[in-house]
Amino acid sequence: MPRPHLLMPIAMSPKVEQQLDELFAVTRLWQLQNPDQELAALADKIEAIATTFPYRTSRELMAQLPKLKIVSSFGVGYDHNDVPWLADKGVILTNTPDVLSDEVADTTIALLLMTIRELGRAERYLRAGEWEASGPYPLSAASLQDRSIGILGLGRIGKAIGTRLEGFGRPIAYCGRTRQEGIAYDYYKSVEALAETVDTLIVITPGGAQTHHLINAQVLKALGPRGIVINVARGSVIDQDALIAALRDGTIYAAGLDVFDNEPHLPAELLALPNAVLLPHVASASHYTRDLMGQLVVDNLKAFAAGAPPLTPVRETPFAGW
Ligand code: NAP
Ligand code: 8YV
Repeated sequence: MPRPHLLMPIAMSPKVEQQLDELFAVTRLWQLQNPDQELAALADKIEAIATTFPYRTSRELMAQLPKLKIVSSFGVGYDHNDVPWLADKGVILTNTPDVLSDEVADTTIALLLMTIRELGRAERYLRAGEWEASGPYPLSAASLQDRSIGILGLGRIGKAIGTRLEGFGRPIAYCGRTRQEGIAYDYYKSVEALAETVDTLIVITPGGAQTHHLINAQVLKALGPRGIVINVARGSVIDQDALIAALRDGTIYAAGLDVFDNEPHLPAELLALPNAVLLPHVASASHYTRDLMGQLVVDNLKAFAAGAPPLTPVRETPFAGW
């Protein structure tokens, strides 16, 4: 039986590529010598795309594929995909939820503690020989022990972060568009109201138009001079220029960031700030977790190839048959 055709616009992990090669006739876009002509010759055969953050498959390219039925995307966040176009055309988009929640929550707690207790700077101090030469690293001005924490986006990962934070015994509140049943944390409908109440804000919403610059200059002002912002969501959720200004002039105290505008390019102003802890988008980046995510990319496509329902279609493209 002929294998269905799949387009891979960008390289995936070897484990994913190997499995997809067994199931599909795979066209690797980056390997085509004459992409326009070669793609045109295959266009009416391709039924599936496998892709990964932050690659955005263009509307123009997908519009050439009349039989496209599924886009299987690596990552729980799927804002890099053209969701309105896919929903309009009835193409199923799948993501990789749940399997990464614990890893991302673990990294968030690490980033929180690194930021509050200056652990990255303390390690650089030791490696530079300063401990031996100048004595102990200065006491950190901040501590988690007298802080209250707000979670913006109490979804799968937000809840896993909350569970871990409960162990620290600090007050926790959250903000989302809707109050959730059975949650003991205080609820705030507006992020500004949450920022007025807490001094530590963890951002873990989806990216995209709906959350664009939810954290702006006004919210940072509300958070105040003790304020610490941790962003593991998407760079787009925070107004990055406003954040740099707030870190520079003391409007807030510090920030821990795993995600940025225009990754991997960071402005020199941000790189120069001593009160910003900067990680290169590594919240889910262990072999253990990335393998689970990759397997979910494969399993969604495997389901399609077998005529079965996809495992994890996103809310905007519900499954109603292939
Ligand atoms: P999820 O389960 O869908 O949770 C998202 C939460 O955000 C929900 O509680 C939702 O609550 C809230 N939310 C959505 N829109 C909002 C808005 N406009 N204002 C306030 N709250 C809003 O998603 P998840 O699995 O936890 O993942 C969350 C995001 O984390 C991903 O989309 C991705 O962008 C990011 N992420 C980053 C990394 C990394 O490597 N740094 C790794 C994994 C995930 P309501 O619906 O009630 O508003
Ligand atoms: C990945 C992420 O780093 O799942 C997400 O939304 O941002 C991360 O887990 C990303 O998909 C890049 O591979």
